Amino acid sequence: MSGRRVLVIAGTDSSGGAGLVRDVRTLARMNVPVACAVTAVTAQTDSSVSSVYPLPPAEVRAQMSAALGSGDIGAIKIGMLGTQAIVEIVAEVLTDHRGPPIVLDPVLYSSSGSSLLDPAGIVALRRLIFPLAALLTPNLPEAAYLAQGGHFTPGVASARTTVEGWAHALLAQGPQAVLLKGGHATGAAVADVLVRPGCEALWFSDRRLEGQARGTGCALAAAVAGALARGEDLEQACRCGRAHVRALFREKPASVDTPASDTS
Ligand code: PXL
Repeated sequence: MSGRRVLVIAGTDSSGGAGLVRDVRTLARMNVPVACAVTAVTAQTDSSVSSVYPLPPAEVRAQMSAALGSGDIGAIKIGMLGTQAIVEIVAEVLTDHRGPPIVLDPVLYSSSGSSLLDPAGIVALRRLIFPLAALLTPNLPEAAYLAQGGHFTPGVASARTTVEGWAHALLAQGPQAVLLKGGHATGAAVADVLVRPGCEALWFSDRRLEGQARGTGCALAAAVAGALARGEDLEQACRCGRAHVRALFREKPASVDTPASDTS
């Protein structure tokens, strides 16, 4: 592997489905080298979170400074931040090291519904990190909450005008672009929308794939950051992110059968 690295700032998920493990697996698939700053350690299964241990902010700062001091970071992906104190330290370090594009996945809850960012952290995320982001990648429930303080109702929100309205409301909060992911809606297609100032909204739509996958938001944002680190433009990078989510749905667990030729 060579080239510029992606700095992943995220929490760990002990089940391996989401968080930092998913980010690193996605970037490894792309052959993009990684640096990381762990924000929190979580203990979880696919259906529940049993413990969240945020790291001391000074440890997060030390990891970020070590990576950013290397001068070879081509993009930054931010996932779970956990607490207001971590949001503040991350914002401070990023403000001191402007340059690499930042892809911000605004992680509020785990797929099983546990809080992964405290309420004061949500306020700080909006105020301090949204304005630093090249791209914000909320899903529909996150967008409904962050755009209008409301809850997402499946079906109702799938109207394109509503979704575009939320995306523009989020754009007005400071990021340079918003990719609003439509996977939580119902229907035969999954449609995401990219909004940027002064451009027509750009819709990406694909047939909905069967089944369940965890860590799709992590994979998408990590792949977008990987593509940006390789020098792709934002639209290409979003297409790359979507392709990695689809690959996750198609992924089958590795077979544990002993190969026929293995007689040992
Ligand atoms: O998918 C969001 C996410 C991000 N980071 C961590 C998580 C999850 C979801 O469970 O556990 C650590």
